[in-house]
Amino acid sequence: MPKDSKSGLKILFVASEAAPFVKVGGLGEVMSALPKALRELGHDARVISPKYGTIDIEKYPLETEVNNIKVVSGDKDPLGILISNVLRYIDSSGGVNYFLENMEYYEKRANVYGYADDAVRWVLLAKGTLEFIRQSKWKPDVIVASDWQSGFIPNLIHTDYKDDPILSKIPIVFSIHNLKHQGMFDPKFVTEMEFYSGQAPITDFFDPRTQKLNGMRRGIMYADVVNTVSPTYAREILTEEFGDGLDKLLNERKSRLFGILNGIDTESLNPEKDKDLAANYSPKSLDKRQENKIALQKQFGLKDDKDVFVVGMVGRVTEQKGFDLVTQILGSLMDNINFQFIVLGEGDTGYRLYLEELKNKHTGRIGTHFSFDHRLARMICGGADAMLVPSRFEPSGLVQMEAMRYGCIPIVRKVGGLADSVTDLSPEKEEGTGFVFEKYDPFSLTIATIRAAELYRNKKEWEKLVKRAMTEDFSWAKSAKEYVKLFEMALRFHQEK
Ligand code: NHF
Repeated sequence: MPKDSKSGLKILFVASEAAPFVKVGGLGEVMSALPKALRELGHDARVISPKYGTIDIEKYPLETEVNNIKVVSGDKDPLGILISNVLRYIDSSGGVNYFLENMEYYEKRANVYGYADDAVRWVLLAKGTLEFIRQSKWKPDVIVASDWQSGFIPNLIHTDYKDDPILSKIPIVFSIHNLKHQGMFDPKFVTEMEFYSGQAPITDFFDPRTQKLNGMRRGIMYADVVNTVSPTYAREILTEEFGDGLDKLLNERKSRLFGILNGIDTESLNPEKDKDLAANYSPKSLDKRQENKIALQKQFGLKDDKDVFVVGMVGRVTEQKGFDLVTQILGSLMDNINFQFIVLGEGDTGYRLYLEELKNKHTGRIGTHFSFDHRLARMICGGADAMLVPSRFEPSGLVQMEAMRYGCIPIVRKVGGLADSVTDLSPEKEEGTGFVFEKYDPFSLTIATIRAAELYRNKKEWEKLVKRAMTEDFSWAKSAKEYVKLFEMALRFHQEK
């Protein structure tokens, strides 16, 4: 049973990805940094995710935790049983990660996402995890399920397992990292799928309707507490504009909905120690950053120029990240301002082709790398002057915080976590950590970029801005304490039921 926080809570995170084992996006990153920060506060935070075939078992040797977990595929077919095992990895600081093993659904697949039976794979993760908890000696005081892939956990606990003496006692926090992804369909057409409103029982693994289950809706409906990754996004998703068809449900659950801004791992992201930088530096030795700019220009085939304004963009090359705006203005900015532009990240072919074309037109001024790479991301943060994040929506966003930590000034849209982490520059008041614009339109983005390029010409003012950005505290410690309060609240709500 739950303990008070002095003796530490036992917390189990369930997610489809967890760094450093498998990371596709920000969720994977959070699944490493947040449990670590909670452990540093004295809690026993563990993570369970699938044992994908791509996990490097040479680097992370796995041991068996529980063998032969039987997962029933559905009610109608009592013989449809899938066998899974749970493996464990304990890191050097004692942090425990669990992995649900299944040959057919995880081991044999090269990628984390993108299969026609993804929903089945996540229902298996939910059922396998719950069966594991029943058999394991270690029982969590609270479970944190993240995004649609683990939304089936709160659902099952409150339906199929509602009379289970162990599972029915465990409160569930459901964390929304991105509301847009709700299942294997476009949320725009969700009204066409009334049947899958979330009330119907979870269908058998082999029933085609399973592929239409809305894991996000179910997670929000059944969790004791729902949270998302920034206070502003928590408010935005209550509106039709950002609610992706779930705003009504979220409004019904408003008293249980909270927003906690993500943090970053300030230990591994440290310009004073980062081995992948050409030169290490601190706010006191900003001159050294120039060496990183030169190294970055070499890496991306740009013209050597320590004085030119360099702007980076790191993240998925998609509409969410604002690439439709960027591609509308980049050509004219290139013609009118002397700057260099670098893009890093995988994504949509249309944008990629456009950027490649422009790159050929402006030789030595545009650099691209269309797949994600940690080292290059940090090289951009450590060598570029500004980081563009003009997202259409942004639950939290991590790159703007990482950029600030490295003295790379964010140019962001005032939305979601970007609004909560970057303040607009006011040179008169000597305040602000970046350039913030409100409207999602090419004109507003152009103005913000020009403001940044203009200020860059004033070295003294620019340096003051860089120092302010670098000394902002985005470590997880603060957010982790807020998570503990959230867990305590979930425990109370669950007991009151
Ligand atoms: O930072 C991790 C990430 C967020 O804004 C990001 C997103 C997905 O879209 O919480 O999840």
